[in-house]
Amino acid sequence: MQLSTFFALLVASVAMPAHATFWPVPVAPPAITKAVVVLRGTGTASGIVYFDQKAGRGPVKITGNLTGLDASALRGFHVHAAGDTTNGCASAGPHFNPYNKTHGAPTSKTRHVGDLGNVQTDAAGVALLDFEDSVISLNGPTSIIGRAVVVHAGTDDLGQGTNADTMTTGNAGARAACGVIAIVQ
Ligand SMILES: *[C@@H]1O[C@H](CO)[C@@H](O)[C@H](O)[C@H]1NC(C)=O
Ligand SMILES: *[C@@H]1O[C@H](CO)[C@@H](O)[C@H](O)[C@H]1NC(C)=O
Ligand SMILES: [Cu+2]
Ligand SMILES: [Zn+2]
Repeated sequence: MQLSTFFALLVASVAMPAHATFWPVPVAPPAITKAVVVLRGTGTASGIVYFDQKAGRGPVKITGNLTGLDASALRGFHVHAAGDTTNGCASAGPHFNPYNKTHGAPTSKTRHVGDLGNVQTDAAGVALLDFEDSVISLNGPTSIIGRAVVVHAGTDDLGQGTNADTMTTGNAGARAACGVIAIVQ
């Protein structure tokens, strides 16, 4: 083909695109600064927990209210890897662990990203949450968005137990309630 023909076709293809609409070039999405999870289970346990991360970086503030738990108890509270509740809380998978570490306390150097320790309930079985964690994030490789929060029927031994499960689950027992961590606008 002659060069002039080639350029004529090139101009025509730009002037008359096959698709009427051009999508704009994607830009980086804004940082996520707030998330929420609604927890439900097969028993009485339920709750709502918020995650706030200023400017999408740094510590995440965790606030919320869990009810219907055992009275005056410590109950395991974790981010699990899968935001999948098709088979109840069982399908939420293991603790969120992108760096393949062993289970630990929130304050331990060695912990799963999802290890948020225990929540304390009062005499009515209510746990009011208000604490910070600097390992989880709402953005980047440690983002918890789309994963699950699980509150357990037992106490997390924080990796200090004597059996094998202490390194994976902290022996926190059954999954009392769970929910999927979702973006709040
Ligand atoms: C926690 O939730 C329970 C049940 O919804 C409610 O009765 C209670 O007032 C809540 N407490 C706070 C401090 O939000
Ligand atoms: C994760 O760590 C364990 C040892 O704690 C090791 O056996 C396993 O191969 C590691 N998995 C990956 C994917 O690195
Ligand atoms: Cu858990
Ligand atoms: Zn863990």
